[in-house]
Amino acid sequence: MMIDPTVTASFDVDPQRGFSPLCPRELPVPEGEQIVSELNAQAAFGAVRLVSKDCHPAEAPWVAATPEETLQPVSGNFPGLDVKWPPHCVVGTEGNRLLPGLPAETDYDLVIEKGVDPLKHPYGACYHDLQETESTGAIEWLQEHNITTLIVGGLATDYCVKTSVLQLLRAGFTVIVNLAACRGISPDTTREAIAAMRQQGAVLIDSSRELSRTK
Ligand code: VGL
Repeated sequence: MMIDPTVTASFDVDPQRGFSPLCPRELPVPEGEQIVSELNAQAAFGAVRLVSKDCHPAEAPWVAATPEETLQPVSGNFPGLDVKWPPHCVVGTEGNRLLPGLPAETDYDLVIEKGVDPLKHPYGACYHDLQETESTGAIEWLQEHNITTLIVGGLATDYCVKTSVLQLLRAGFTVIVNLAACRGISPDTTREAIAAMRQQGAVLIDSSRELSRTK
């Protein structure tokens, strides 16, 4: 696939230690730490590089008290929350840090922090809320930079990558999902996520080797 780097951004979605076996007590996505070389490779095809991060508080109504509570619905009147998850990517902890081998955060062109509010647990990187009314600024920033095409990788394929990709497609971007730069939490939901992204118009590639630059 031909890429014009002047209108392309690469987007690293939640490539954090808390979603990898480096932090086994958080939300370890199998092989999550193995996406780094492909994220770095895809970045060569973009003029700018973005990263999103889950920046969670230690305590929130969505935090599962036991592993068995994971994926149980949050009880009570919390429109910003859906299901429970183990604590992960807590600000100031190892799990919040980017995977080893990625650039320093200061070397990205944009860092998007989400999930800060204990009453909100968004998945997509483009909105702070599940209802998608509160922009994180990612879409507007990309538009200001005249970006038309995104190359996306990150964690996890079946949650934050999927939701971010669907948001970017709805905003009108061409979205390339680099599967070698993604890993999912479970095989079934990952298969469904890939099908949904393709159905909504994403271009799925197996690795950055399928890309070449127009200039
Ligand atoms: C994610 C589940 C819960 C993700 C975040 O980054 O994909 N998944 N929180």
